Amino acid sequence: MERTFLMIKPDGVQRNLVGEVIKRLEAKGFTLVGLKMMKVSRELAEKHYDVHKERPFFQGLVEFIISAPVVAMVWEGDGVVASARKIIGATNPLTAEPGTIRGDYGVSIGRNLIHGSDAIETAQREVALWFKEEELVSWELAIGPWLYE
Ligand code: D4T
Repeated sequence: MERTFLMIKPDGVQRNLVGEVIKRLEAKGFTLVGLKMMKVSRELAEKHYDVHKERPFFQGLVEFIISAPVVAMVWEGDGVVASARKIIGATNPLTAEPGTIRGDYGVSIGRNLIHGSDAIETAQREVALWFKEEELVSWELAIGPWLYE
């Protein structure tokens, strides 16, 4: 089953949006298989955002991610990588559609509340970077037949 990595950033945690984010993904029908609150090390933040290391916003982004706790999660379900990106909305909250997390709760690109893997390969890399295998729980939703044909 497909998995994705989502991280509620320090602003999402500080704004008490952890429950709101989890509620939206649960209600959609995805399955939570990994969850931890943590203070991120500089090393992990730099590895996670390695693709952006030449960009002007890189240092600020790393400083922000390590500034306060985040909630790291792995979610599972058919098509979860692309679908979670849609639930999250566009990178800039001002252009993100209403109904998306960023569209409903954000106003600034540097405070866009949540990260979501952008492709299946990225998701595999990020899940392995943030979680040990034994931290992930494989389980079956009892309502599975009511979600999937
Ligand atoms: P993430 O990776 O956090 O899910 O965001 P996106 O996938 O939607 O967007 P991204 O990788 O292009 O940007 C990563 C992260 O950097 C912040 N950012 C981005 C910023 O502070 N200033 C900027 O100009 C850009 C482009 C926001 C998200």
